[in-house]
Amino acid sequence: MKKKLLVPVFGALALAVSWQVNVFAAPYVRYEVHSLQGRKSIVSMQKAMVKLKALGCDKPVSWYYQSAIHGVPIPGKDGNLETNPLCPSFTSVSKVRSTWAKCGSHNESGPPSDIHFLPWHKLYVAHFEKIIRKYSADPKFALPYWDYEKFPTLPDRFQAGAQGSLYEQARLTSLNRGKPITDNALNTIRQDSNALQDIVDYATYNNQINHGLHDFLHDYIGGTATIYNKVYNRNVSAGLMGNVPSAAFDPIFWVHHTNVDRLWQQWVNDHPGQNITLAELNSVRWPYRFFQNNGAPINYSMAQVLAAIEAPDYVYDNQVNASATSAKAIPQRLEEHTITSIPLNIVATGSGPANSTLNLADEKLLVVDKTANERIILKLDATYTGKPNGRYEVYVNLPEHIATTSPEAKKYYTGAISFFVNDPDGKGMVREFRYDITDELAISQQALNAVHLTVVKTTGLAEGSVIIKNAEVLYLN
Ligand SMILES: [Cu+2]
Repeated sequence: MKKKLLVPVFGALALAVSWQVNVFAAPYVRYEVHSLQGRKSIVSMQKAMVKLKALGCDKPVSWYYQSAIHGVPIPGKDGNLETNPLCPSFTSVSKVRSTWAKCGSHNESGPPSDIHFLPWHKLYVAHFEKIIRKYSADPKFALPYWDYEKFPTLPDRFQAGAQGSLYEQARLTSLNRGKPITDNALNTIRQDSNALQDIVDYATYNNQINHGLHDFLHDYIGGTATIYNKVYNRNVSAGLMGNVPSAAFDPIFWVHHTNVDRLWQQWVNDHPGQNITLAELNSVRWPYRFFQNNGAPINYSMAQVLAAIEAPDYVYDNQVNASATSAKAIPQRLEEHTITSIPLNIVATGSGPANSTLNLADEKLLVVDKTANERIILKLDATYTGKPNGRYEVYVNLPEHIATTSPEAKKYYTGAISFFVNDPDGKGMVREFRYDITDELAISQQALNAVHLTVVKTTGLAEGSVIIKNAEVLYLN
């Protein structure tokens, strides 16, 4: 009640500084899944999921349909079977619904929709949350989030012991048995969280939270074992979460994505004025088609997407704090200025680090001035061979005597490359990866005429490699 009364008081201020609106206007709270309230919301989620799973696959609010909006294995493609016990009418490519397989950023065709990764998933998850709220008959329901860094065990109602509607057998077995995320994997998660802290522009943040932390957790939860995947109705390598077409069928998907959304919201609060713009949303046309909890379709224009992400109807339990309410001056938006573009041919396989040096022309010395409001960004264009699987780490100016596995290498780590993509025809695709390399370059404390890159494969199946074809270095100021 108290929160509601504050709305008119802050109304005028909120108009001027729109990111303050959500703190006061949002009626729902997303809690960490292991907390008391988080556990209560999981009980509601479990109840609703039983009903949604019983609805077949034709109703837009059903579990199958909602999951398929993200991605779905196409019968007859990539060795997929044409029998489908979960959706008997879905037997061929001609039966794909127009709203299915629309996950913004993992698509195989059309222009790269990477810029839509965070907003598309935000609205997708928010619409699913309203469906769960209705079907759980819990009027206060909000999806919880899984903060794996602080609480590295799978929430118990998702585990094998529960055997309820949130359990999925096709996951990493140790997680399903209640064992925590391994120390190695936790180190990777922390390494990526740290790398995200330095980023000040949306395009780089969106790119790295996607291809670093987000993809890593998908692959980790999915595991690397070849296992029966009920969505494909056959054995595939990795569980539901490890393959784009089956990822959203595992209920853990939702609490993973609320955590990604929570991290983004924190970044937005910490970087006023730097969030995605209408121009960026319009730069690649991507459909935002979801369903209301009564099954009615809802289509968003890009302006409506922007309005929705600026004023969600929920807050996170740890974000109703002073930092979001103090009237910070909004800094100018940073602009990109390309310094150089260099063709490359770095091939990273499973057999050790690959290296390359980007030599800059003398007149293009890189000057790192950490006191100026200026960042240096590296863009890499990369593609893959074999299965688009696994994680590759990128290090900048790593001294030769330091191994990538050594703790000393951490401060030279700038970000990841991964291809968590839907590529049933095995076409391969070129993707852009962006890194803020300011801090890594600043270690050498001098003007630089070269940038040394080290790329190493750290997880994934033995098959497959990544090829970096081009690098671009730019100033952001
Ligand atoms: Cu996705």
